[in-house]
Amino acid sequence: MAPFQEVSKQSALHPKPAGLVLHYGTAGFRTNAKLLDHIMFRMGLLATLRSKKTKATIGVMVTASHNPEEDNGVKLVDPMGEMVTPTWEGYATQLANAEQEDLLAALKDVIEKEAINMSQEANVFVGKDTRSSSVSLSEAVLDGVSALGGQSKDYGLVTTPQLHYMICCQNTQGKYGEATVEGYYKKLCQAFIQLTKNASNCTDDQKHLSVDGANGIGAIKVREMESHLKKELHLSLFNDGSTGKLNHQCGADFVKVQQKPPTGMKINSGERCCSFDGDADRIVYYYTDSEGQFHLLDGDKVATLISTFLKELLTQAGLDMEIAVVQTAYANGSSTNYLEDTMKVIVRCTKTGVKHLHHAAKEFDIGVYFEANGHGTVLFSKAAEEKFQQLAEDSNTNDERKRAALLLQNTVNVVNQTVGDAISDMLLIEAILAIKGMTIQQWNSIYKDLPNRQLKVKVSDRRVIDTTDAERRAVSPTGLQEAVDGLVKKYSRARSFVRPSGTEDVVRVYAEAETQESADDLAHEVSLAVYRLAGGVGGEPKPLH
Ligand code: NG1
Ligand code: ZN
Repeated sequence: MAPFQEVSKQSALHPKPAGLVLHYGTAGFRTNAKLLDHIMFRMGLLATLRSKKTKATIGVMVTASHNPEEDNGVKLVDPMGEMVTPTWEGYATQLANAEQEDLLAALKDVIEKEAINMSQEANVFVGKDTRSSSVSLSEAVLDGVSALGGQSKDYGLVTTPQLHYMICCQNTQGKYGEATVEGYYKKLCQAFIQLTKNASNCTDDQKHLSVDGANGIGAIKVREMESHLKKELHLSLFNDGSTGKLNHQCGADFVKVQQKPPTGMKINSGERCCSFDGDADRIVYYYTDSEGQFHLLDGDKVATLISTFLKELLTQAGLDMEIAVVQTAYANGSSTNYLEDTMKVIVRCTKTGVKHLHHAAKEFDIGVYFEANGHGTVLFSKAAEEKFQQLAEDSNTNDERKRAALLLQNTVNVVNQTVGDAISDMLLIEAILAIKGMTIQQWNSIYKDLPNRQLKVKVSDRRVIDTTDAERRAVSPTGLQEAVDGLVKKYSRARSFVRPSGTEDVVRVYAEAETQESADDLAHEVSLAVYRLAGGVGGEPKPLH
């Protein structure tokens, strides 16, 4: 059969290093870029099969997000802009690990299991981040697509959420928007301008935001977008990639984990700042006060701001809808308490990884989901969107209800519902602050975070740790959870959990407590328990103080 001959021929140009085993993890494949050429080719093949199976356009994004420049990665995007299903993640791992001589058999296995009609046409959209390795790696993806006779469109440099957006536009025949980068800017910026039209007394100070682009793709895209904002938002861009290294001492992950500002950014006290990650699907906000103290507003604070705004609009519109916030175990305990007890919104906790949050958020009329690290978005049910529209067009509606309905409609349009999106989230947050006339300090004081600490422990095989209850409890190895429970009891308002990372070869430890010192001590003690009970390697974890 001709297509398979082409696969054999092409795959010889993208050989797999014998014995190398990689897994499709929380965010696809991710490791040192030198190990990924064959993975990219094979993901091109798999995306083509997925396209034939779903009779829709599939996306392949080449990026390693917040990882260092030397790494790279790849993930597939399903027809509605969502992550691929677990079964196909399994196929991805199978295909990636087939030795060179077994590749055709592995491919045919997927075709057979999924009963794929090979004469069905296939379409694949490909995007890449700014890593130097992304150039040849995305070409390897395109080779994979053409080897199976699929059509491809190379979007070149785009943010991860932009590629997700393109896929959704394409597969909804333009109903979601126009499948071009220009179309994306137009849709989001028009909605932003409509939203902020209502913020009549917005000063120039309020319109100013400093952005840390993590020396990545987000910086390029913010520059491209600026003219569409018609000066309604003044952005000062730092870490734009012209001199600094991608994600190095900057970006959302650095700021969140280190709890300090990025290097390369001029920060005036009290001013609103934000950081994107390397592929612009995460955002965190922060400021330093007049005493030089740093204040972080992470994904939990973002979720609180957005859900409060939406809940108020629903009340003003007189709409009775179910609104929920979806978080993970990493959400700060104070945010969960505030949302449940004060805001009275439904809160759900899922396993780490956006696909879990996304899935849970779909259950509600409005599902606001955010990971503490700043990855998140809002999902609106079809019924909710239709109600907003009916109300906005209803001539019998009073002015207050109509205004709220229009704001809800424009909120829907500024949001990228396919996946967390730093640019879209930034526009929504900026619009909310402008409409509410709220400063970043006021936003920060909605609730006070519990001090917390995240650490990593190296173990010989992180899979010895198995978890349950949305990863909040370890069921193996024996004695680990009991040890964590015992340590948590020593501290006031404390909580801690451990789980194996899906993107790095480490076990993550999270602890929060009444004081920073307690959170640091607890995190260290739990790290020691992991080290001792789960096969730690290298030196014992050292105390933080
Ligand atoms: P892992 O490495 O599985 O903890 C990290 C983040 C996730 C998610 C993925 C994908 C934390 C604690 N974990 O996963 O939330 O964003 O990366 O990028 O932030
Ligand atoms: Zn990212």
